[in-house]
Amino acid sequence: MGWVKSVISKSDLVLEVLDSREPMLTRSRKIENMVKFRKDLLLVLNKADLVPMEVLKMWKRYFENQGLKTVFVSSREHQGTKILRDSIKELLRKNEGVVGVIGYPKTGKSSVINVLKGHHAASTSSIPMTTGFTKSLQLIKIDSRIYAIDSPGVIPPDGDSFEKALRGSRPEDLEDPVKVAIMLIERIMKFDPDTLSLTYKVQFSTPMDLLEKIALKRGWVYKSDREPNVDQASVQLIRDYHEGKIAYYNIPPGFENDKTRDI
Ligand SMILES: Nc1nc2c(ncn2[C@@H]2O[C@H](COP(=O)(O)OP(=O)(O)O)[C@@H](O)[C@H]2O)c(=O)[nH]1
Ligand SMILES: [Mg+2]
Repeated sequence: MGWVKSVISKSDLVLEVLDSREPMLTRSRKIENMVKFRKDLLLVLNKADLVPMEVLKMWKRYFENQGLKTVFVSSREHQGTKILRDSIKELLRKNEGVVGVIGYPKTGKSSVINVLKGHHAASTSSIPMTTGFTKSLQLIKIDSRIYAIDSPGVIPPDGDSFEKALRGSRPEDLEDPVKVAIMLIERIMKFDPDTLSLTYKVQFSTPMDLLEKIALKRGWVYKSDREPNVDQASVQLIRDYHEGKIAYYNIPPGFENDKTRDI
């Protein structure tokens, strides 16, 4: 995590990019504690296109109740980028500075930088890292005098295998992708019972049944017994999740009774 410290020390403001579907699981308290003053931290709930507006607002309230400034954006749909830009300027307190972008893998750090880049696409420069690093940090121009640091690494996914998967660990590196995929399916269905049948265009009864149907639909079978290859289906499902193809949401703690009827 040495490079994270380096990015933070070079930044006037740190954006922590979270997945709007799993804000709690994709935030890193370790990183937040490294950013000493909370005014210098902005939580960016990315992939907001996958979550209902009412739920996004709950999450914003939840974090802001804890004193954490929060915006939600969809870098895919280019939504919320004006608010993000304005919040960056407000927190920098002037129209210049360096913005470090950090987060677990697959939360959308590069995508967020891309939308901020806009027409400044060609301008980059670099600053040397602290001793011990051979690479320098790339500075990407996002406004006339504001630069973003595209981190040379990411926060390594930690926790148990399920948490690691949701924190962007490569699904093909998982020891038991089927176990993780089943847990993910169960979690998704708790709030959004229909989203998976809509995504995969199949009807299913159990998580294993869904994995078998995904495998059969793509013609994936084990060579040994021609049974549906649920390992491959599980890796695919986790990859689809990372790539923002599965819409679902979580309700922040304490907001369960807030759930409005139109979600
Ligand atoms: N649905 C959706 N998917 C997104 C969004 N932003 C990024 N993604 C997808 O999430 C995956 C990871 O994005 P990337 O920017 O590479 O994440 P990074 O690893 O944090 O730099 C990619 O497949 C993106 O297409 C978003 O706002 N909405
Ligand atoms: Mg990236």
